[in-house]
Amino acid sequence: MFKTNVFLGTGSHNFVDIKDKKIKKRTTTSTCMKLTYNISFALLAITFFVLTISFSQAPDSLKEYPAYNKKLPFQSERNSYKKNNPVKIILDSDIGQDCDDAAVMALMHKFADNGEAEILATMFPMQDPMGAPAMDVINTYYGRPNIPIGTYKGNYQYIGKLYDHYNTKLAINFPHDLKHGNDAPDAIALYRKILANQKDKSVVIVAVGPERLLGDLLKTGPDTYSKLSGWDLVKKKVKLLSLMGAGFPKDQEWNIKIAPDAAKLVAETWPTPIVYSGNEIGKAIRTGSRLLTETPETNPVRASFENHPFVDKVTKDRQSWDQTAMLFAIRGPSDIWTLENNGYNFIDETGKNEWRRDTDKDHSFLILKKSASEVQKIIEDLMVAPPALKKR
Ligand SMILES: [Ca+2]
Ligand SMILES: [Ca+2]
Repeated sequence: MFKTNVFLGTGSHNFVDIKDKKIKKRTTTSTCMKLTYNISFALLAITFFVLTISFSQAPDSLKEYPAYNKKLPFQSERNSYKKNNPVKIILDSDIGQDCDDAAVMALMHKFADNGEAEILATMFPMQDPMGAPAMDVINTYYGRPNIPIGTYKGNYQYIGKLYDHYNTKLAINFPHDLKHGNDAPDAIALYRKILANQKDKSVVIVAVGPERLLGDLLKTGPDTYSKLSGWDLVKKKVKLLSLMGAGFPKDQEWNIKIAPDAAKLVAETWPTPIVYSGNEIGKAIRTGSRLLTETPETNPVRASFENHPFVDKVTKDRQSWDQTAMLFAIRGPSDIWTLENNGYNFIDETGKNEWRRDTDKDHSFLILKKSASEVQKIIEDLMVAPPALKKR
């Protein structure tokens, strides 16, 4: 157990905004019956029909909570998703475990090609020395060979078996110049260096693996890059944390359970809005087969899918967990997602999570508004688009 105000110790301990939210009851059937012969009945009926349609994607246990009526937290920032205002991104990915981590890098680079994103760095939260080289391979393929790459240098023992399904293969077979994790800087120091140099409230972190680096970053003290503690630096510089992790209304998802203390710490103390893309979101969206038919053998993202044992043998597709967090981070809710933001994501010591409503924190989770096949097409179009920049 930890006590938040011991190691954060920076004055702002009441970062959880407890608001008194009243849950409005939906219009009941009996109310409707009273208005049967009234013109307003017709209006109510139409409204009810539209609401029913728009709630149709929500998990059953959430339908009684009409939090969807609340203003979405990003509505006022819609303009920031325009092309002339690229989102400054740091990607934190456990590449090598699953192939959606390679795919999320494809999305990130295409967003940068489109002018929708500016890539500040990519971070690898595991000890595998070939993770950073694999990231360098994909950055190089997309014509950005010099993106800073940080790697985890600590000795935390993840709970569960870890894999290098394709990192070494990418490093052996594709051009890049970062040959070993030992040659990459410490990811937590790199986070601090990069955040210190950015404008206030400008950085969006997309984290699609365990939250080891994020949890440890919060606990850092002042250094040569900044006088601020990690918590204060994040509060000052970060706009949004878009996470793939957990599941809703409850789950015990891999990214959370292999480093539960870090995920718990982030959920309880991270000082910016957090948007979770839960297990159930990416699970429903299957992508990857078009990499084989529409991209060349020189594409390392294709190679990561070809080398991953969990890609479906027949359809050649895989679940799209990680890509959804990137898609949201860059394009916001748009017409793809609804956000549930009434409550908070509770995480226990074993990595089980549950959406709770007794307190309201700055947490949200994604609910699919479009059909899974429509979002599949959006994601896969980005995954197969060729690099816009020439390799350097
Ligand atoms: Ca490089
Ligand atoms: Ca991942």
